Amino acid sequence: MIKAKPLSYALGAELTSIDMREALGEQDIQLIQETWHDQHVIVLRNQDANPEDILRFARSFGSLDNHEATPFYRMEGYPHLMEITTQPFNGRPSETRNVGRNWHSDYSYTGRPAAASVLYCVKPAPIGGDTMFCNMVRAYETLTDKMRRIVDDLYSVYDISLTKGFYERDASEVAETKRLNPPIAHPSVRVHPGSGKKALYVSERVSHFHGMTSEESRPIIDFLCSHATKHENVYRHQWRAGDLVCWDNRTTMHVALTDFDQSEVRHMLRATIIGEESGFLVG
Ligand SMILES: O=C(O)CCC(=O)C(=O)O
Ligand SMILES: [Fe+2]
Repeated sequence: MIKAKPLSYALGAELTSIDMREALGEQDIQLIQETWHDQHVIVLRNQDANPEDILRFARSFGSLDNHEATPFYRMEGYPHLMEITTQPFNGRPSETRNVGRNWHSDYSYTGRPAAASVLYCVKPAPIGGDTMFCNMVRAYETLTDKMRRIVDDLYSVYDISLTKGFYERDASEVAETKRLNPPIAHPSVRVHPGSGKKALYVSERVSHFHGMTSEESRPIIDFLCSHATKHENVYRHQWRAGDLVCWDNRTTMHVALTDFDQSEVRHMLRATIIGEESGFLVG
């Protein structure tokens, strides 16, 4: 019997009695989904999963992205898995050593932002290298009525080049990634298709609001990001080998912290569940 234990005040639940090496039953999938809708981040500990197990688990919750928007970071032989590592891979220095270094929601710079992400820890950093998550439903609900009415009408323009450390990557890959992902506007407030909850959809990768200048937008973006990431709205995950963390990208943001020795191994595998089509290109 699967049990859920809350992990912080604002979001996150640990689920026990799941073995990723086995296929999930219908009832289990439903229970996990309910916890997911309620808590936005779910954590499984002490797993002994291989790439096939991660893919099978993730596919129980939707279709997987083959990561065409960032095609250079796919695991050899597994296009539905992204390898996030400090170590060389596919015979080259890692281009994913600095993934996720500012608050964001995955694939928000695409026309099909990720519904959810499933991240498996093969090897954690020896010390540090935690990931933090914040609750964007709560961020929306704790705004004043007036501010909610303002953000209800906004469209966030997402720009992949605002990904922290983006220009430290290989120059030709940077150019190709920008070509594949031109700036795109999404509603700044989205309704979750499963739970019906409204969530704020802004991040540190938003350049401005559509129809507004960057000078006008910047103070509002900064306010919303700092409001959303207040301590009481955050769960901080300290990784152990065999952890699986699944987050809903429609109701959370996350950031991968840099407080570890990046010459040491930190190795993760990520599957990404495709979300609904959304947004319009702003040119
Ligand atoms: O490495 C991490 O902890 C998370 C990186 C990230 O942003 C992601 O996998 O989407
Ligand atoms: Fe991410």
